[in-house]
Parts: sequence; structure tokens; C-alpha cells
Amino acid sequence: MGSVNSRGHKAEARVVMMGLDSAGKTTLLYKLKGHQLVETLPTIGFNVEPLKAPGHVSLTLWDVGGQTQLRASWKDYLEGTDILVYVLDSTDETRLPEAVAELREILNDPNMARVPFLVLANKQEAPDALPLLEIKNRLGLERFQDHCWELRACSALTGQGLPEALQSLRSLLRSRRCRCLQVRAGGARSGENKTS
Ligand code: G3D
Repeated sequence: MGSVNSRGHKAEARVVMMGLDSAGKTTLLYKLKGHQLVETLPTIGFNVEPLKAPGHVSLTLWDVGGQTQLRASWKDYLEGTDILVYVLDSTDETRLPEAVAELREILNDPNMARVPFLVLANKQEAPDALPLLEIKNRLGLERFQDHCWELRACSALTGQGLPEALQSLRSLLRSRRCRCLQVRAGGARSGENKTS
């Protein structure tokens, strides 16, 4: 999957973005890409864009459709994944348990063993958004002992938190390359209360 550079690393990291429908994945993809806000339609299949993270890190970001009938095909996108980005709609408290169950399902896939993941609590600019700490508690991320993870608040609408999300992608990618099992330092990472 992808070309390999002189150090034996893939030249481009494969980043797969998943989450329930309407979480804001497609809006995030194009905001990260630096485009103006786009009118999104439900994603049938996937969108894919090359991206640069800080430190000249090249990524290929896959935005995979999250409607119920498409979720059965999520596993088809997981092989060769370097990082999972899991997007939550922070205003959709009702579907939070469903979103958590789907995240667990993805991480149980054999292709996802030890793959780091970044949870983006999107729509944080909305007045009815759940606070990040509450989302963290409800996700129970501490249970995912075999993965490095980070949790970030963001808004695809305003761009709040997106530079930090790109930094997280960079550091998680490094952790993947070092094959670390856990990160226990620095705010937003595994087991810590990161609230930005
Ligand atoms: P998806 O790709 O996860 O299915 P979309 O989600 O990117 O299609 O977004 C679904 C809806 O959420 C869109 O609104 C979009 O504008 C909105 N949205 C995405 N990100 C944010 C955000 O950060 N804040 C707020 N308030 N809304 C956001 P419509 O009205 O087009 O359905």
C-alpha cells in the first residue's frame, strides 16, 4: 500500500477517517485541505485527499461514508491503515453509545492491532456540544490499552482545533513507527485528560 521511502517507511501514511453519518467527516476533510466550506452530501463510498501534516509529513486521508448501510464495508478500508481518525458529533448525545460501539468494532478488527487512533470531538463551537471531558468519560478510552490514542476537540466549521489535530496525527504516526504500545505523557494522549 503506497510507495516506500529510503528509510523503509511508507512515503505517505494512510489515515482512515470514520464515524457515524453527519459527524462532520467530509467537512473536516475539505477544511483540513484548506478549501472553503463545502456543501456536503452524504458520502456514498469514500472521498480521498492527500494532505500535509506538520514536519512535512505526507498523508493520504480517506473519508469513509458512515451511514448504517455503509458501515459493513468499513472493514474493507482498514488493511494497511497507519492511523484511524474517529469523528464524533459532540452535539449528538443520543447517538454517542452507537458511535462508541462502532469505534470498538473497528478497533477489534485484526488489521487494527496496535494502530493508533485520534478521536475528534467535532462541532465544539455549537452551544449544545458536550464538553470534551464528558465525552472522554463516556468513551472509556482507557480500555484501549493496546493502542496509542489522542482525543481532541475541534470544529470543522470554524477550524478550531484543526492545527492541533494535525499535530496529533504527526505524533501518533511517530508512535506507530516506534511501535510503542502506549503513550502516557503530554495532555491529550492515552489516559490523560486533554481538554483542548
Ligand atoms: P459526514 O461526512 O460525517 O456525514 P458532513 O458529515 O461533513 O456531511 O456534515 C454533516 C453536517 O454537519 C453538515 O450540515 C455540516 O455542515 C455539519 N457540520 C460539520 N462540521 C460541523 C461543525 O464543526 N460544526 C457544526 N455546527 N456543524 C458541522 P448540513 O446542515 O449540511 O447537514
